[in-house]
Amino acid sequence: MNFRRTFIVSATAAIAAAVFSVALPLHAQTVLKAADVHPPGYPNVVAIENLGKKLEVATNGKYKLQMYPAGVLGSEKEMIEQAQIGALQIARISLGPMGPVVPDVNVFNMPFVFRDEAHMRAVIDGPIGRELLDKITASPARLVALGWMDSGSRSLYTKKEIKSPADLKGLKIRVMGNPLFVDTMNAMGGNGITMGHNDTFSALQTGVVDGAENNPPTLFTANHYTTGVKYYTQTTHLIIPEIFVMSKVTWDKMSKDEQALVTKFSREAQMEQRALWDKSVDEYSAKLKASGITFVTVDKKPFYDATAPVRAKHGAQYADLIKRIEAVK
Ligand code: BDP
Repeated sequence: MNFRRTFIVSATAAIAAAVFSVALPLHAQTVLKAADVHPPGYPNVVAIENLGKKLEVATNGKYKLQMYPAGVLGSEKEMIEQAQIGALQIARISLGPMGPVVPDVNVFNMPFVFRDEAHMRAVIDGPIGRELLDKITASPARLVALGWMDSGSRSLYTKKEIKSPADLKGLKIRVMGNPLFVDTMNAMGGNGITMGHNDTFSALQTGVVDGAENNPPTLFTANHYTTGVKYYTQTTHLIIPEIFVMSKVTWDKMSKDEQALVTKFSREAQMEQRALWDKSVDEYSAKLKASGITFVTVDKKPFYDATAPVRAKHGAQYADLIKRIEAVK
């Protein structure tokens, strides 16, 4: 081997070594796919990304989280299905579409089950919140419930002003995929139409539905406010927390120590999201108002009364639990 060839061979080896030492961590890396229907920067997306960063550091790069935001992996129903078979590792979803999969969670999906958002937080942070997460994990759904997130209150947005249930007559209102929400919207006076979050924008725009219901950050970030809706009527009929779940396939492959890290960082994500959430509600409410959306204060009692049959029908099986929820201060 002449000098020139020796030089080229060893230089190539050195470059290869340098490249591989950068590209390859000490051990094989496992990518955790996480999904959310919300866009980058939304509080839930940020909190899950930060959970992933902490896990990556704590496991010396063994795990790396890859976020798929803005519904690129499909609707929440599809995300749940992907997590169940292990095609998705972390799904951040509303508790709404979890109801048909784990019926026990529907107790939180009932209209006016919480007095206000502070009451909801006290419940999810306490023993009842823990019990419900454990019920999801123990169910046959093949999901491990990691934590809760805040989603504020859901209120109606429409082109026409709504002052009472009578004003909803004949209006098609998009609701999340769960028969409980169809019953709720019908009881409130409208016609509940289910569809995924990502289909709602065009449904509003083309007039397939006359309105929808959600919190201010979603009304803004999903651009629903640009479809001609004018009034945001503060019914606050649903105060539904969100959850994030891990595929049981993934969870079972982790060591006990790794599971403990995920549990710890999940609790931190729950608290981090909450702080980000409060800021985003203020920020997006202001942006909506500046964009010409009128926030309407409405007497909630007629809506509460109208939905009593829904609580009677769907809540009978949770009567004891509902008493415990009511007792939480
Ligand atoms: C938002 C929730 C999101 C739901 C969406 C919906 O954050 O998880 O998918 O509502 O209405 O508030 O579908």
